Formats: sequence, C-alpha cells, structure tokens
Amino acid sequence: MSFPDLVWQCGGARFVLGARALVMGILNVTPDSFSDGGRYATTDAAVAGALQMAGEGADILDIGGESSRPGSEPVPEDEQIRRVIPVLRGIRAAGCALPVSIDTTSSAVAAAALEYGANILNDISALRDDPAMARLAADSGAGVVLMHMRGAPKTMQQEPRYEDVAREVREFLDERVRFAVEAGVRLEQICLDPGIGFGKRLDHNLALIRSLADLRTLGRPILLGVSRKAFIGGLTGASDPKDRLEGSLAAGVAGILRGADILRVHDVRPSRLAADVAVALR
Ligand code: HH2
Repeated sequence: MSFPDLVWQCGGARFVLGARALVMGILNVTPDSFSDGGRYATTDAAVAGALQMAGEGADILDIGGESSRPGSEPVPEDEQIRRVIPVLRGIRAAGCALPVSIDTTSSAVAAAALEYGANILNDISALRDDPAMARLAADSGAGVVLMHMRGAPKTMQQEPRYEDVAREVREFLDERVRFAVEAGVRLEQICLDPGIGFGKRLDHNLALIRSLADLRTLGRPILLGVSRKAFIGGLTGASDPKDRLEGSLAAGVAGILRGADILRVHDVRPSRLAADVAVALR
C-alpha cells in the first residue's frame, strides 16, 4: 500500500508525511500515568528524559500534566501548568528545539505551553471539552491532534459498544475536522487519531488498527497511540506495562503499514528503528 504525501503544519514546524513516519516521545509529568507515572515527576528528570528522547531520534515530544488512563480524574489547570511549563522551559534552555506537543484538553494550559514554545495541541477531547480551544488553535496556527474518545477517562471503559467501530470513529473524526475548519483552523494544521484504548475493547482496538487506511482517506495524517496499552497486555499476557515493548512495536509497525504517520511511544529508540523499516516497506 502506498499513501499520498500530506503536509502537517505545526506553527513554525512543517512535516511532510507519507514517505516518512514520525516518532512522538511521551513525557508524562504526572505521578499517576499508567506506564511512566512518577518517572518524570521532577522537572530535572523530565528535562533529562526529553533530551534522551531527542537523542534517540524522536521527532516530537508530547508533554502532559494529566493522566487520561481509564478511571483517572481531571487535574486542575493550574496544577497542569505547574507541572509542564518548567519542563518546557528547561528543554528549550538546554538548547533542544524539537517540536513539542502539549497533551491537554484545557485552553489555559495549551496557551501557556504555546507561550513557552509548544507547537502542537494534542487534545484527546477533539476540541469538545473547552470551548476556547478551537479559537486558540485557529489563532495560533499550531498543529492540532483530534482524537476519538467515547465518554470521558473516568468511565470510558465501562461497557463500550459500537455497531461498526471503524465507521463510527471515521464519522466522528470527519465531523470534528469540519467543526475545527469552521472555527478557523486550517486543514493543514490537523492530524487525526482513532484513540486506541479510549472507550474501546480489545476487538475495537484491533478493528481500528486494521482500518487505518480508510481513516487516512479523510486526507489528514494519522497519529497512533498503542504504546504499552492494555490491549497489548491482553494479547501477550504482559500485565506490567513495561513488559509490552515487543507487542507495542508489532502494533506500531502494523499501523504504519496501514497508513499511520506518527507513532506516540514511550520507547523512542526501538520505535524509531521499527518505524523507519516499516515505512520503507509499505
Ligand atoms: N494516549 C494517552 C494519552 N494521550 N493522546 C493521543 N493523541 N493519542 C493517544 O493514544 C493518547 C494520548 C494515554 O497514554 P499515556 O500518556 O501513556 O498515559 P496516561 O494517560 O496515563 O498519562
């Protein structure tokens, strides 16, 4: 399968996707994220982690101050800002110019991050939670990730049901693109994400990865977040997220072969190598 080149404009950063796949390194500045919670809880540890990911070949760093694992509670905006801004400042002060995405549904957090040099708004609510987010995206020209989620993290894994998950996710994202464009966001700023694990059972996640090529016919790049997620454990028996590297690589490669453009990952170096081979083979 081959996939047409697509431009993703993220503020001053411009990516051409199709012949290349990107690796987005995950940096959760949280005490409670499902896999790396606590690992980057201090600014120094988070900055060191970011620089390491940059050295391992990350194209983008995704910084978040709020876990969205199943069952999690929202984190107040000022606390998210207190967590992420010193890290963003530290990364830039260390001379790392890598594009940064801010993983938040709050426009206040996103605006603060943009002020300190973030390039991408990674909004798992797809501009639904905070009415000011769409305007911020439009005015800033930042990249925007629109992700599908059924419900909210607190309750999303309670009996998720779909008639046809691939069709419903595609329709949802298509509608969110229209909403964003109506609010003034340019199509070139937008990237789409099926939201693996966000209100989905194992078979839903598999169906979504199998159908990525169809999602890419919406004409926007696809971001895929499979790294260490529960469905990998469901397939391999690895109950500890840290034991899910190989399964995550397999799912990421399968995703790239079906049209994924960006892998959101905890393990940057192995993902970089796997992504480079997978994209050359599709
Ligand atoms: N997954 C998580 C968080 N943010 N953003 C996008 N666009 N896509 C994803 O699949 C995605 C996301 C959950 O993973 P993680 O950040 O590792 O854990 P936590 O939410 O517990 O911090």
